[in-house]
Formats: sequence, C-alpha cells, structure tokens
Amino acid sequence: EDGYDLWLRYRPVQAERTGDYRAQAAQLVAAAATPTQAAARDELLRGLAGLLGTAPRLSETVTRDGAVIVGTPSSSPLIAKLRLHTLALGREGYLIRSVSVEGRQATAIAANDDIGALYGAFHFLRLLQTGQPLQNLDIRESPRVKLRVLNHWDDLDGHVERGYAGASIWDWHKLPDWLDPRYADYARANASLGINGTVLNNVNSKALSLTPMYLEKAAALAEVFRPYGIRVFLSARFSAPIEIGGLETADPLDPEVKRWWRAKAGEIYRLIPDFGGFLVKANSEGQPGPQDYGRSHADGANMLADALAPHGGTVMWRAFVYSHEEPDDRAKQAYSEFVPLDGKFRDNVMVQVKNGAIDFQPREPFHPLFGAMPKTPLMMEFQITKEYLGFATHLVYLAPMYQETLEADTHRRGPGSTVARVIDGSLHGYALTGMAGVANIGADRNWSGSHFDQANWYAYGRQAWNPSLEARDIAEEWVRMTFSNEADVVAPVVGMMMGSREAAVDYMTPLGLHHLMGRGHHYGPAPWIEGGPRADWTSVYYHRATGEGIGFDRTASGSNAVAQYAPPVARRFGDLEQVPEQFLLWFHHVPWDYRTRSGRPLWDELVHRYTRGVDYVRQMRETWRGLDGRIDAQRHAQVAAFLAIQEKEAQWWRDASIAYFQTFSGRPLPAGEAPPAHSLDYYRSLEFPYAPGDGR
Ligand code: BDP
Repeated sequence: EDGYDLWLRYRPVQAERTGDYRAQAAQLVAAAATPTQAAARDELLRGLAGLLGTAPRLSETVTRDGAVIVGTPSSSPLIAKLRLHTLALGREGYLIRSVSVEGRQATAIAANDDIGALYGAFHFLRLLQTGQPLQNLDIRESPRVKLRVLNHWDDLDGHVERGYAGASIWDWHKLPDWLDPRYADYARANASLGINGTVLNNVNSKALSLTPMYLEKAAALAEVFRPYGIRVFLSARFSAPIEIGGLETADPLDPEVKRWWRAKAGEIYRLIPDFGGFLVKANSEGQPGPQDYGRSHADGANMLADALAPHGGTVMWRAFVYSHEEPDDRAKQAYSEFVPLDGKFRDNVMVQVKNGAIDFQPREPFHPLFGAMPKTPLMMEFQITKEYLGFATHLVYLAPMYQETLEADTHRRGPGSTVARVIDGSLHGYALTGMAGVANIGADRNWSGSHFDQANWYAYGRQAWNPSLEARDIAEEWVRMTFSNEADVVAPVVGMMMGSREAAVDYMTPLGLHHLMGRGHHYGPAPWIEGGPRADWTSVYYHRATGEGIGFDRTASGSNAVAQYAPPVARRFGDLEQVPEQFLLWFHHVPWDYRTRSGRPLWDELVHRYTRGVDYVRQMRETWRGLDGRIDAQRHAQVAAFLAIQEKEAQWWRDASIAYFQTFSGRPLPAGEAPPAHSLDYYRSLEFPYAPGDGR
C-alpha cells in the first residue's frame, strides 16, 4: 500500500462484523439525478463493496430488510414520506437514523440538500470503517463553522511554498484540457471531512493567476469539485490592476481600480458561477497592499468585498502582518493594526488570523485578536503543513495543538469565552464563520509526504466541522480507517500520536521558547541566528539569552504584549507565579537558577525537557517496531525509516540547543544527562541542503 487511498481505503471489515453489516446494508435506495447524488451513490457502492466484499443491490424502493435510503425530501419520495425533521440541520447537515419502512428495517441518510446527503454517506461509511454498530442509529450532524477551507500555498510553476509532499497537485500546464483523476479523489477526501472550500494558489500570489488563461484552468478544477460541495477561491494580488490591468495605481479608493476589480469579479463569475472569493495577504512580508497608498486594511478589503458582493463572494483578509519599521515586539503588530478597524469591514469580509501571534510555532499562546474584534468575523488559520515541525519526516500529530488553541479561554465575555466560540460565531454572533488550514498536500503518491501527515489533514477537516471534537477521538477514527481496527494496533498508534506534538515542543522549543529554527528554510536548530535584514527574523530576538537568564519579557516591564489579552488572561500570563509553564519563556525573562515547578532550576528543566523529547521519539520507534507484521509492509517500512530520521534530528535539536545555551548559562549538565555529541561549532557549521521555502 502506498497511501494513495488515504482514510478511504475501504478494506474488508473484520470478519466477525461482516455478516451483521451485510444484513444492515443489503440494498441501496439512492437517486443519482444530480452529480452530487451520483457522488453519494457511487461512494456508497464503492465503499460498501470494498468493506463488505459485495456491493448492495440498487433498488427503487425498499423490498427487504437492511435497506439504506439516501436523499433529501425532494430527491427521494421515501425520505419525504419519513418526515424526518431535517430542516434544523441547515443546508450541509444530515441525519442518519434507523427507521422502518412498511415493516422493513432500514437506515435513512437524510438531508435538506444533496451535499448534506453526501456528507451523510461518508459518515455512514465511517461507521463501518471504524467498527461501529449499525443498529438503532440516531445521528444528527451539522457543521459548526460555515466556511471550512484549505489554503494551498501553491505557485503557478508547481513549487509549493512550505510544501513537503512534492510538487503542486495542480498541473496548470495541462489544465484545463487534462483533468487528472487525482482532482476528483482530492475532492472526495475533502468532502469526506466536510471541507467546502479551497484556495488554489499561494498567498504570496502572482497576478497571473487572475488572467483569463489561468481563470479557465481554475474553472476546470471548480467543475470537478462542484459535485463534492467544494468552492474554489483564489489568492488575489493587490497590485494586479497595475500588473495585468495596465493601470498606474492599485489604490483601493481610486475609481478606476474599483472598476477594474468589479470587472474582474464579473469575469471570474462568468467562468465560475459559485466562485468563493479572494484570500489576500497584503502589506505583509513585502506583499503589496492598501498601505502602499496610505489606506487601511479595511479600505483594501472593502474595495474587493464590494466587487464580490453582487455575486455572493467573500474576502478572507489575512491578519498576518508585520511592518517594516522595526517593532518592539512583532507579536503585538496584528492586534495593534486590526483592533482599531473593528466594525469597519463590509459584511462579506472575514479576517483570517493565525492561531498564534508569531508564526505557526510548535507552541504559541492563542492569538490576542481572538475575542478582541466582536464586530468582525475572525476566521482561524491553522497550518497543516509542518513548516516549523519537522517537515514531512517527523511524526507530529497536530490535532492536540489545534485543540489547545480552540479550547483556550479569551475571557472576553467572561469565563468560557473560548477561541472555539469566537470561531464558530457563538461568542459575538458573527454571521460569517470560517476556518482555514494551510494544506500539506502535494503530488506525492501518499498526498502528504508521509503517512502520518495524512492524519493532520484529516484532523483539521474534522475540527473545522466541529471545533469541539477531541484530538484523541479523531486519532482513533483515523487509525481505524487508515491502518487497522485491531485494538492492539489502534491503542499503541493513537498513543504515539497523542504525545507526539508535546515531544516536538520538548526537543525543539521547550518552556515557551520559539522561532529558533534555521533561517529561511526553517529546518533544524539554529538558536544562534543573528544579524541580517530584520531583527525579528533572527533567533536571538526571540530567546534573548544572556549570562543572567533567558526568555522574552512580554510583561509590563518588557514589551507588554500581555496587555493585548483580556485582563484575567493578561494577569495570568504576566505573573511569573501563574503563567502556565509551557509559556514561561514566551512571556518572561527568567534567571538560569529560577526554580521551575518541578523543583529543578530553569537550566536543568530545559535540559530535562530536551532529553524527554528525544526519549519520546525513541519510544515511538520501539512501539512501531512492535507493530511489524500488523501493518502492511510498505507503509510500515516508510514510517519506520522516517522515525529513525526523527530520532536523529530530535537528538540534533537537543544537542545543538544545549551546546548553545550552555554558553550563556555556564552551568554543568544535570547528573545523568549526556553531553552533546559534538561541539557547538560543529552544529553551527551544518547546512540544510534544500527546502521548498518561499519562492518570492
Ligand atoms: C510563514 C512562512 C511564509 C509565509 C508566511 C505567511 O514562512 O513562507 O508566506 O508565513 O503566512 O509561516 O504569509
């Protein structure tokens, strides 16, 4: 197995369940009058055939026990007759219920709209894939977040920024004439999770993507995705009116510029009638934007929003900004720039905010913007691709990290004002809600560059649908669908996954350290980085180690970034006694002999955590070795090889970091701790060959 089938492998269920399942799914009553209905029916036929060895009989009506009836009140007279109260489920929701039809036992998968029925079909299959009973079903599901979107950082030349799974899956060269079958499989995989939008191109975008030639290519993809409920979005380059429109300016208040974007929107909607809208990175890391003309982010976003509004499109305007003036603390910039704009954005604008204020680090406190813009729908941006987390080879399951952010309490409306409630709109009554994940998908056979990285795509999609899902439950589902339903395989693999993110934090950046990776490519340890164009692109800016101590003082005596949080949160983060230890050095500069909660002095605790991270990886290797023969050989071997790389590199992180920080702490290693294998000079001399970084 090469991993191509993802979690939709549909391999035979455990023998003891086959009979029961066959009896419960013996007949399929499902219309196929629309492409989405056909997708649902085909998926059920394909899935059940794989899982049960035989496809159910298609039928117009229920003629025996064990029928599965799929549809909406309008597509299926049977569903209509059952009067299942689907209305409250909304357009994308569905229910799965055990019913009786003229005395025959059946299962109804019912929704208001075809897309809900397709989502329901995937859920039904998941029940079999994960070994659940099919009797007495009473499942009601609808998404808590409206827009659940992948952001591809794919360039038009096939390069994927921060992409570790090969080239882009979009073959722009052959589009629109050749539609790689992979596009439909991509759509199936996303639909199985409820992902309903995709931004095809990099936020560091080229105006070329908005030219007729490329719009036709995007339209061809949109056509493939449409039956699966996935709308296409594009990253829009703010200076496109100049670059491809022949205008002299891209000033958002200029009438010519407005006209140009209105015409461009019209052109796009003629080709892609359900086009989702634009994602925009403006005035950030050198991208053009409204501030080039003395205008605000709101001016820029609103101009594009006005162009899209007549067609029902949305602008996702990114809050990942930091200016070129040297800031006293980069962590403060987005909040400073955006909070004053609250209430100034059009109704069809969402502001897309990364989970933390710096940049997708192994661990960050939640972004202070969450909860601070009650009048502006904020959407979450998580990174699925592991730019700062070991690229494709390190096994790091990200759902615990997503969950940690979503569960964080902003306290903006009293206790319980979690980030999840900002994102699902319930805290501030947002009309629009959304979550974005920076995709980890590429042209590699296994899509994600490693088998375990598929889990991060999976988990992102599941949490976007329901931000309250537990990381552990998602892991268990995924393992059952991807590797095995045997309890003695599921438990150890889920166990490995659940601790893996904490281990990466330990061996890379424990106790709130951050941004200490190699310059530019972001791989491997480089806490010594200093100098260059910007202080906030160095490591020393973030760790601030001296002979006395280490950490970034973000309290009132330092940058006072803590003041951007609601008072109870600010008090907790700002107080050395109360700050969660995982954020200690994020918010505080503390002496090397500071007594941590374990009783160990800070230096000893740091070393302890580095070592603990490496040990965890070693344990994962052990566990995986023990599963030899329980998982197909091809995937087992690749994971084993990657774990070996991870162990080597976790050791590298530990040793290089200890060797470096010891030059400040001047303290010996705690008893029993092995000294770094090499000298600091050695670690400093290492080069990392090539990584798909920013192609700008
Ligand atoms: C950083 C990446 C950079 C992206 C940027 C962004 O290093 O390649 O362009 O984020 O999100 O994490 O815009």
